[in-house]
Amino acid sequence: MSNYYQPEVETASYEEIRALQDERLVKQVKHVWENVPYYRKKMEAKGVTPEDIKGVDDLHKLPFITKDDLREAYPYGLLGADLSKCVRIQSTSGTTGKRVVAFYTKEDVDLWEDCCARALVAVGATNEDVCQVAYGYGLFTGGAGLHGGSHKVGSLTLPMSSGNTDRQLQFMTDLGSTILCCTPSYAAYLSESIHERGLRDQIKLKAGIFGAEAWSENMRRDIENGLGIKAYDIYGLTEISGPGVAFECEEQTGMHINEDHFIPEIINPDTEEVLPIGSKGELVFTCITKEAFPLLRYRTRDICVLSREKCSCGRTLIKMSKPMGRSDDMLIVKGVNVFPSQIETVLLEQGYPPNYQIIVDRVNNSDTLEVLVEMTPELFSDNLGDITTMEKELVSALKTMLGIYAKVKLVAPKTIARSEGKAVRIIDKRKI
Ligand code: DLL
Repeated sequence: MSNYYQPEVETASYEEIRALQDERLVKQVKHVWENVPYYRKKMEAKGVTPEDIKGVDDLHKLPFITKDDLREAYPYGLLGADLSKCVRIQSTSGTTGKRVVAFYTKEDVDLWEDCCARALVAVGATNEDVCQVAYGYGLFTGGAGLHGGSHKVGSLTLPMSSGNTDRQLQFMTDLGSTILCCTPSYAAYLSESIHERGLRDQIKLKAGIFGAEAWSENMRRDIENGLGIKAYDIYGLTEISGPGVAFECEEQTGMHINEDHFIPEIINPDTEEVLPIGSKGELVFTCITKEAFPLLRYRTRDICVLSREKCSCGRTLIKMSKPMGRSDDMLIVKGVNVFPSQIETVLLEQGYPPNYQIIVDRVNNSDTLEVLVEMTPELFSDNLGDITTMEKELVSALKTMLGIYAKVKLVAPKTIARSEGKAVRIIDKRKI
């Protein structure tokens, strides 16, 4: 009944973590300089050599890596290890442009799985648990990462992958799954399906690890109530390894970053200036232990805030807030910044389910914003005569949140397609 992975580093003092980061960063910069000509050229262009980097204080001297660099260097240009040492690739979905392919040596896979094991331990997983992994398996990192972490913890691992909801529910009830790993939108869908089928009494879930997309606190509450569990957030990205870069503990006030592997910074996305801890800005990561895909100062595009406030769980690892949306997910409508998460917050606060779609278009040279919102069966049957009033109320609440007018259309239950992975919320017709 012992937790598998709870190394000292999670509760080490700031000075201890900093010393570890200094040492690893110096080694990593040398590794990259010697093995990644693409990045070496970027360093040379900035007049920086490995000798200039003596520790974390010198991090700002290094050049950034952006998604454009990854595309330019695709597929092998940022490889930091001999191909014969690489044992795995994972990849992003590549919906906007070329796919990003990340490489792993055996050691890289091992450390990634350790990070996921930490996340599982933080939600209470032990070798007594049955862990249902309903993230997609394959090129997406969700399935592979949590699967490996669950093995390390010693939980019985159900490699379900995403989709096939009937089978998910059958295994969940027959095998008594206690931990569920999937995207929050799929968790909401599973919860909805459990209630429809009257299975609520037959599930034994106690915790869920949900990430890979933005989700609001209200959505967390809905999932927790629907499934009778505690719902934890987990963050990561393919470029930096996958899930487990950061994870939530029982305090649920942000995610602890595994900073013995990934050094975070917050920058102003426009000026690239490094901002002090506590400021809101773009999250940047430097990988200090990865060998095959050792990205330094990678700009994630995720907007968040870092915090070193003491955590009641005892972990000292720095925390990141929930990403408030990606800077490239942010819509600019009539010159105003609109994050889908703001719209979701309004809908859930007003008692609507998290099934919605945002449609942006341009008519007569002016942007239009429309939100399709699905009603619950109860709202639908109880308020048929009142739809216009309900729509008006939502228009007003959205105006208060966003500062601009959004047309609202309430639609019947089950009209908006459900997601088994990351939900597709935005249709921007201006780009079509
Ligand atoms: O989504 C890795 C992952 C898998 C994380 C399973 C958590 C659980 P990518 O497909 O490369 O990797 O997408 C990475 O997803 O830059 C964020 O914008 C977003 N994202 C990931 N986790 C969260 C989260 C995986 N907890 C991109 N909250 C990231 C909000 C998240 N956004």
